[in-house]
Amino acid sequence: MTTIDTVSSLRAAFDAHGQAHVLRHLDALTPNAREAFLAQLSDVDLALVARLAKPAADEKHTFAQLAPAPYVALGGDTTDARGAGEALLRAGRVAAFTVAGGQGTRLGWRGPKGTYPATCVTGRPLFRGFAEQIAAAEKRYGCVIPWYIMTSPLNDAETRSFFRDNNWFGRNPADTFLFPQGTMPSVTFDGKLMLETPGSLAVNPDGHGGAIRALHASGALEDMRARGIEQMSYFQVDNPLVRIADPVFLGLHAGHAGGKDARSSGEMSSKMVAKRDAAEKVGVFCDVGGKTGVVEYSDMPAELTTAVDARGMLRFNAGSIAIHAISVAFLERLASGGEDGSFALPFHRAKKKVPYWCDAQGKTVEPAEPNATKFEAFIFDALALATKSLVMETSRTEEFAPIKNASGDDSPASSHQIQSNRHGAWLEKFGVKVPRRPNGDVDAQIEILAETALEADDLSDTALPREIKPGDEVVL
Ligand code: UD2
Repeated sequence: MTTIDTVSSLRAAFDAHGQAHVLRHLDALTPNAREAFLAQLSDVDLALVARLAKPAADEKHTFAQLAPAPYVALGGDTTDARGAGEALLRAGRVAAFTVAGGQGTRLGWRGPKGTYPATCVTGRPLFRGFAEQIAAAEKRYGCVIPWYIMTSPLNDAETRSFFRDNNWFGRNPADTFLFPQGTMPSVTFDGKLMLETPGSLAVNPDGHGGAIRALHASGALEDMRARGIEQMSYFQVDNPLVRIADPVFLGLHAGHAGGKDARSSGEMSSKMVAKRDAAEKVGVFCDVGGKTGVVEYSDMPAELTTAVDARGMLRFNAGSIAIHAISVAFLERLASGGEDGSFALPFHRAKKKVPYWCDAQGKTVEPAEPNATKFEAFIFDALALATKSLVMETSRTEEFAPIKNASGDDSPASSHQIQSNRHGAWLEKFGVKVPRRPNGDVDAQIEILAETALEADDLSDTALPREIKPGDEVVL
């Protein structure tokens, strides 16, 4: 039970920060609701909120110092890197890590994004596709790849039920570790905390950068250490084509042929694709004062986003597909730097529509326009804290088909097309006739399951059709 003393000290603290208005319904709450609300209030770092709500006048990005980041281009010899990555996988040193705590508001799917039916023929949910890919890699390398999944308090219970209802997709539940990230309160444009209901604050997940704190607080980092995991394959829940256990990337990142790759510290590396066009909503790898970092698309000034070089190519073309290899040692270092509550990563501000409790209407109101500032930390800000950081180019068709919007770019329809394009190209490699439209897109729906092939060359021993006809739906 919360004591009267606790309540009065909370009141005093909120009052001192000009936030006492959020306690106005406290006395009308049921005892349980009151307890839960007081627990939520005690978790709020009022000083941090006050600091974030009022950006310092000199807090500006110094874009003049930006240059395109160097990267390892496609097409080089990857034999040594592959060997090193495979050795890491075989030794059971690699874990998978999915960030799945986002709210997925743009897609309009009622449920955690990972439950979305994503594949082009069988409609496999994202989580199932990842589980099958991990299982296929475990079989290939004779290892266990523990899978860590970051949820948020808003979708944790639903995500857990989904795994339970699907019998953990055949995985050993002991090797599948779900944990919620933290939240941050949203504030009005004049820095006031907001109620979502009379007994709860309006909060949002604290960004995928919250992973550092959550990996630490949940015991996931400790679990990795106990299992002898050295590297973590980080990916977002929205990309069904991510290659979770990519030996070439892991090998380049962690060092190969007996020695470290001079371009990598083995701490944090990233994958990029050439941007589709200037307007594509991806972060861009930049050299920021001698360090590789990502500048988020919304922060990049238009003149830099659209700048072209002498060949007419986008100058800043290294689009982040939010795939990283991160070492456990680096995560531990970051997690130990969390004195100020940010775990070493800064918070970014975004103006968003945040539902709020309206006393006059006696209900939660969905605003039509942005009404609040949300604070989120981004994992890619950790790049600046790595000693050195490698960026590897990959093919968009091979690895990037995100599902973010209900229609248009980065939608289920565009993802299905890219999935079919990838699998069509794999089949063509083995002489299968695949129908293509004048723009080069495959004119059929082709899904190749992870157990059949993790990459094109795995099809060499598979019985393949001779020809696929326009409009066919094929599952292999
Ligand atoms: C992200 C990147 C962008 C680009 C693009 C590639 C950010 C801020 N931007 O854009 O630079 O690389 O992806 O696809 O990441 N998530 C959490 N917790 C949170 C917030 C997000 O787990 O508090 C997860 C979310 O579930 C998803 C991922 O992070 O898996 C991306 O989140 P997003 O949809 O906010 O980022 P997006 O698509 O604008």
